[in-house]
Amino acid sequence: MPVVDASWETWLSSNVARGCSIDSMIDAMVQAGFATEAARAAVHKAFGRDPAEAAEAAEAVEAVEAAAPAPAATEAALVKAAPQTYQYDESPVARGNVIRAHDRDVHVLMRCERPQVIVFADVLSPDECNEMIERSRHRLKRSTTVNPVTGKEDVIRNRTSEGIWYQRGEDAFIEQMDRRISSLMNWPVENGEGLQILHYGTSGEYRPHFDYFPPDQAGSAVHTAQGGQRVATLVIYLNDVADGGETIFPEAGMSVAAKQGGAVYFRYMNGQRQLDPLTLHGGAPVRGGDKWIMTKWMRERAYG
Ligand code: PD2
Ligand code: ZN
Repeated sequence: MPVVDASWETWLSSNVARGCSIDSMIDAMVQAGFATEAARAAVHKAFGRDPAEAAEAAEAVEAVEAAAPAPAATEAALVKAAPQTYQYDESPVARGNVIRAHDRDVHVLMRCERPQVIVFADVLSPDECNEMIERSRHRLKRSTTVNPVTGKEDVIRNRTSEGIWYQRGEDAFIEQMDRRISSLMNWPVENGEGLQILHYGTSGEYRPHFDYFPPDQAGSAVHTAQGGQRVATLVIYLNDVADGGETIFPEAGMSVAAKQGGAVYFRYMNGQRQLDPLTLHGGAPVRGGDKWIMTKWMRERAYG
């Protein structure tokens, strides 16, 4: 049976810092061969609870659980529970080459399992893309990024674009887009942030970043207070970009070209609330022409 040595202490404290749930951590330790009461006590201690309280909690659990022997510590279980190892559980997006998304058939061009990325064609028709651009063109404001310390929105150099937000369901057309995207992502429409339109001129870019709010940064709490963590993104390309402007995934060595009506989906939070660092991504510099995108971010819970 394993013991809570220095590497487990590190695992415990880093998972607390990353915002993992108590139950998911206990499950991971039990899978790695710890007895349930030992796992409970260690996790409660890591969350800063009084050890006596933790011991009481462990006793209470013992009383209700059948006295089943703890599973043997297999190598596979240890690997599974290893610190920072993101578990790729099943994506919510439907299987198949064509997905019926609310009112439209959407074609799958490419799927990647690690990180979970899917490239689609025809999420929007050319007319719908042009309508979104024309609605937005005169209402753009310089884009911001989240300050990791304060959680406030800052205009900074690594995001050279202008944007506008639409409230969820703000009119019939936006509601149709929200519903189609929710159906494609297979995630509740209520969990979605409002659609964001972004415009990059020539040389505009968005340097590599995570769309999730890093749990170890103080400013993230401001954003996760409502709706919880972001779980997945859909970036839809509203025009063909003459040169450059790909969505890049530098850790995965992958890039997606901007093609009108197409989209890239990526998922970074699994069912255990782990976050996938391989989803680091950015918008490469636009080398010719301009670039318009529409973005949907989905949260763990209802948003707004
Ligand atoms: O413009 C893009 O391709 C892009 C890439 C990555 C946009 C975003 N992220 C974003 O708005 O988060
Ligand atoms: Zn992004």
